[in-house]
Amino acid sequence: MSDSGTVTDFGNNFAASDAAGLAAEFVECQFDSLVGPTHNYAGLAHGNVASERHRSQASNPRLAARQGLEKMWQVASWGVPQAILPPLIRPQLAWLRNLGFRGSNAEVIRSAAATDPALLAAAYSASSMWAANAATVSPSPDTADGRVHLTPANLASSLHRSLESRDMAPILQAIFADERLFCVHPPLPAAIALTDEGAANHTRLTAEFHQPGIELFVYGRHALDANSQQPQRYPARQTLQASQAVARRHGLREERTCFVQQNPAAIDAGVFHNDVISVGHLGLLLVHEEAFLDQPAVLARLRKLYQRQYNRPLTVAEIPTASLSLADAVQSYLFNSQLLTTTDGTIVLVGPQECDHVPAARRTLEQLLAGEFTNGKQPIDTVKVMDLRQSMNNGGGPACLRLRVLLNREQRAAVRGRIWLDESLYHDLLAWVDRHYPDQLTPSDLADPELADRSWAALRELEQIIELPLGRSDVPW
Ligand code: SUG
Repeated sequence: MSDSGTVTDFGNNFAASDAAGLAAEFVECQFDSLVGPTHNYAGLAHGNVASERHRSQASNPRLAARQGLEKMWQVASWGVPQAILPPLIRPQLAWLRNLGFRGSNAEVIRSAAATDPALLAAAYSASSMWAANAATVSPSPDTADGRVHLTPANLASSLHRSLESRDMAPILQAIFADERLFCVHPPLPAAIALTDEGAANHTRLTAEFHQPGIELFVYGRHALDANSQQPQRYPARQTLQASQAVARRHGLREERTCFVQQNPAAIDAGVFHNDVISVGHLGLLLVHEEAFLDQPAVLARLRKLYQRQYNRPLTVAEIPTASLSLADAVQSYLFNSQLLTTTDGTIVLVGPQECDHVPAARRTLEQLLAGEFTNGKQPIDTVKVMDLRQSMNNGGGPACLRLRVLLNREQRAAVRGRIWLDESLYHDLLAWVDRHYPDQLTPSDLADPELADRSWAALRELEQIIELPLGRSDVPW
């Protein structure tokens, strides 16, 4: 720290004199998962009220994938680097076989459907579409060895999501393969005390992207303290022990790392991830009044830390319950917005169109734009709402669909695969979706082995399109 209290040492990697160049080098890239061809509403996510509400309804995988691509294309059009992550191979038959189902592919599917449809639905789930749960990412300015660190989330709190990390880890390893620049850790052990939901419970605050950031980890429960506060109705998915382990692995500096407990009452109101109730971007924290336990103390601590690090105040837009109830926050998913800085410096809030349908959310956005929660200072420049209804019906808004990865020029160039969304990839992916994706799916359709064949054929073709050989050994083709 210098005398003025600002950080002048940029970690091991860079000299402070390079700061101006570095500022231009680092860009927050958005990695969105493509929605998979088996996207359906099986009501698998306990504590996620949208998923429970839409159980057994018909989904439209083609529309879901198109809505996701539309959002990515919009973001890319603002000059924000946008990449895609491929869907996981579903159904995951190896998992069903591991659970004792035997015979040909078709026999395994039919017998799982007859014995326990929920297991079949788990094997088919397209839930990897919510890339904010794919991993926790610490960018190179924050880490001890100056590499980008990624820990794929074990997602061990729910059965269907616990299948993801085994398949997501090799994808991340293939994309971030250059070990000089990246370090992809294995997922944390899948233990009850170490359940981890990735970046959905993690935010980075900083004055400028290239500066070492304050990494804020939000956990739902202290797994090793029976006296700690817990939600009563719904599960707390992220443990303090998981968050701490991720921070240790990533080599984060203690003085710039915060662990904060989610408000158990918010979890019980349907806030199953912290990104349903707060979002941070650079020096702005948009947060509901009831997001954290002991919120006044948490915000005071964050403000102090931020001021000390960057010698300027953190902008906190704290939305009071009187403006937006917890129920309206969950219904509108206002906080599940993406905050993005475009190439011309405009700060855009990309929200779900549900923000327009919930009157209190619409009003809140107008007040936010007018600076009413931030002493007249306008924290964002513009709002763009998008139709993501197919994902929203399963509890996933704009922010759930993306993983933020702060990368400099060299790191961006080292990303493997044809995964940066440019016009040609966008059109190739749209055509691929239209060729392969069903336009209607109900959970009972999952029992048809033809759907499995169709899904595998689509995903096999995708590997060619994105030029990312994944060396998947146990795929059923
Ligand atoms: O884990 N829904 C997901 C939604 C995840 C949203 N992500 C973030 N908030 N970052 C979940 O609850 C529903 C699947 C189903 O019911 O078929 C589901 O898994």
